[in-house]
This record gives sequence, structure tokens and C-alpha cells, in this order.
Amino acid sequence: MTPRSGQGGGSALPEGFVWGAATASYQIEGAVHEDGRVPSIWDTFSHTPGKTLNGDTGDVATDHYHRWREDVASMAELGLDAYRFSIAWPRVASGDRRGLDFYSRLVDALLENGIAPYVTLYHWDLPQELEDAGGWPERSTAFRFAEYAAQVARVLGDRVHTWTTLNEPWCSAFLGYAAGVHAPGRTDPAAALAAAHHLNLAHGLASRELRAAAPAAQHSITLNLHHLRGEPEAVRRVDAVANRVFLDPLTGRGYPSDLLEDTAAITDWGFVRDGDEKTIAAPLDTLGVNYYSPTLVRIWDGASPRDHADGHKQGEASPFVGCDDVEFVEQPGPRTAMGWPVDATGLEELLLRLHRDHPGLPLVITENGAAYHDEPTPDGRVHDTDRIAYFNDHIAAMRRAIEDGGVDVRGYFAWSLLDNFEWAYGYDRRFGLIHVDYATGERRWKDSAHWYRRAIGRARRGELP
Ligand code: IFM
Repeated sequence: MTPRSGQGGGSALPEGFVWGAATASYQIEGAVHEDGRVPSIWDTFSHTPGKTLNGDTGDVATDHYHRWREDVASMAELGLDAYRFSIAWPRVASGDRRGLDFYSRLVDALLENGIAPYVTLYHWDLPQELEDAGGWPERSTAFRFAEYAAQVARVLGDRVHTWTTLNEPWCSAFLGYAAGVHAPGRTDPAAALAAAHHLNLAHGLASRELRAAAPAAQHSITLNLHHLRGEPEAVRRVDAVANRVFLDPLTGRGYPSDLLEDTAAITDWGFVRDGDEKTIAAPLDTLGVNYYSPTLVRIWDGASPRDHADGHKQGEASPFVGCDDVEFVEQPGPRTAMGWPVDATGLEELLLRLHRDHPGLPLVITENGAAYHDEPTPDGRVHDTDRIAYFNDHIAAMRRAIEDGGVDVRGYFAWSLLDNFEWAYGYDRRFGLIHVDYATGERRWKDSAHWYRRAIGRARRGELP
């Protein structure tokens, strides 16, 4: 299946370049009690008082489970080549066929509209029963994931263009099990490192199943790579536990020795068994890259007041395990509603770094976008000029990496198609191209959606955004 755009035609973008938008199951679907869906760790976490802003939950979210036809129509109108969405493991774990039927209908509707389905199998909604059995720190979870992957692939098989095993395993492992700010809310650094390994293993085991069931498809994983700047020793430490803990084993290099040394006081890594690293290094057709902003770090002198630009406060559990002496430094300049610095040069530098360190590995930008507190104005429109500027600058940065740096980037997915449940921030932070009125479910194109449609059209004609 070949996505329809990127005809070349004078454009510097490669032939077949894919323009898309992305979402994730728990963030948009709602319908948490329908068609046999079992509870996930995010149901439990969001229903626990104090865990999400305003006590928001994904119970209804954008009601995409019922409004998906309308959402596919918007994607077609936007002119998307591809739609990246995730499958809710809790809809499949139930054994109720209606869960997979939903995705099957969605995939068919996408294909009817010429939109290539990019499926992510895990975007953080672990069935609660698996967390009760130990969760990601427990080895058996990786094997359950591979079984689930095989089950989905049997039904959706080669209708899917790209299979992505995991979305941002760093968040699953370190926000979920070390910092405790994401489900399941544990604060145990040793468990987080075990979780990281079992997520890597889950990817490797599932990749085997997926490639066997869908040999014609593309196979991938998406990482939220931290683009780090600052003092070399601080950069090295964070790079090890945020980037190379995934990148190195996935690309056949095994776990980096400096990571094992930095974390030796936390764990002896005894959970890595013979053969695991070989399993993890399953061939990748593309690497999914999610980028939002750069991170500035330095070694803390232990005396001056400490910067906490990563969001966690003194005395709270940090997701950056083994980096106790690293300080996350505030950066000047504009920020999004998440408080994240707006700096497109970080994307260009990150792409160049990946190209240098992993030559021959094609990249897809599977998420990029910005949250703002958008609301309709009296003219009935949503004038999200900051978001348009963000997209424009980041797409330009990607183009520089491709044109000047020779980086093999095959696609760009805006995060997100719709406003949605932004995890611990609930519905307060809006990332969508399309505004959602959460009281009614009504969708309204923001100016950025109109802009993105025109930008895709221009790119197709070789004029370029
Ligand atoms: O909303 C999230 C998404 O689920 C994963 N990547 C980052 C986005 C913005 O925080």
C-alpha cells in the first residue's frame, strides 16, 4: 500500500513522503465500559483522587469510539496520507471480538479514503489485570504483549501500513514506575529500569510475531528522544537513561556500559537474560521520533538553589534515575501551555544526531506539536496562530535536516488530530488541530487545521510549507 502524496514534482521532500496526524486510544476513545473493554491502568490512575488535573478521566474523552466516522471524514478533508492511532489493549484483552471489530472498521474506512493506517499497539493503556500481576517490571508482561500483538495482527494483518509496537517506552517505564506521575504511579527506580528492559523485550518479541503475520508491512517503534544540551557529563548521564537505554539495544548495540555503571547502585540488571538483547534487536524498517522541545542540563553543585525545569520538585521522585546530580535548567524564550520551550532547532539537531549515530535507519516524525489554551472567539473560529508558527518552524527544521543534512525522514505526523485527554493534565492542555467542546463533543477546525490542509496541498505540488 503506497500512501498517496509526496509526488516529488520539484519538492525537496522525498518521493512518497507522508503527511499525517496522530492520536492515542485512551486519549480520545472514551466508551471505557463498552464492548467488553476491561479496565486499564489509566482508568485506575485517573480515578484515583489527586492524580490528574481537576480529576479528569478518559471515560468519555472525545467520544471517538462513537464519532470515528466524523473524525475519518475530517482526516480525508485535511488531505492526510496517513493516520497514526493506537489500539487499546484492554479492548483486545477482554477476548470480546467487538473490540477488534471497531479497529477493523476504522482501518477499512481509512483505506476507503486513501489514508494509510499506522497502528501503535501500546500507547500506555496496560490492562489493569497485568499491572496487578506485576506490570512492566515483571518479565511475563513482555510475553503477554507479544501474544496480544499476534492476536491483533491476525485480524488487521496487511491492511496496516506501519506497525509500531510501543509509543514512548521511556514514559511507560520512568514516568509510570520511577516518578509516579503517570499510571500506574509507582516510585521505584529499580522497577523502572526493569520495566524499561521488559518494554524493550516486548518490542522484540512482538516484532517477530508482527513480521511473520504482516511481512509486507513496515515495522517500527516510536521513542520520545530527549534532545539534550549543556554540560557534556550531564548530557551523557541523561542521554544514557533517556535515549540510549532504548536506542542502543534496539539497534543491536546492547545496553550501554555507562548506563549500567550509572545505575549500579539501583540494580544489577539481573533481569537481562542471555539472548534478550538479540531479541530486542529485531530489524526496524523505520524509527518513530517524537519531538516537542530540547532539554538543558548541567551537573548540580549541590549548594545553589536547584533548577527543576523537568517539572519534578526537590524531594519528589525523578524519572531520570541515576541522575541525582543532574540539574534541569530553565531555558529562555517562548513556551507552550505545557511550559515546554519552543525551539525548532532542537528537532533539526536531533535528526542529524540520529542520522550520524544510526546511519541507514529511516526516520518518521511520529509526533510533533504544541499545546495552547485554545477557545473559540466570537467569530466562531479558533485562531491558534502560535500553533501554526510552531508547526511551520518545525517542518522547516525537518526540511533543513533532509535537504542540508541528508537525513532520511519519511513522514511527519502532527500531534494531535483532536484536542484530547493530556494524561496527568487532563483536558486543560489542548494539542489538537481540531477543537473539541468536551461538554457536547462538537468538533471545530482550528486555524491550524486549515493551515495544515493547505500546507499538505502545497507540499504535494512541490511548493512547500
Ligand atoms: O499527549 C502526549 C502523547 O500521548 C505522547 N507524546 C507526547 C504527547 C504530548 O504530551
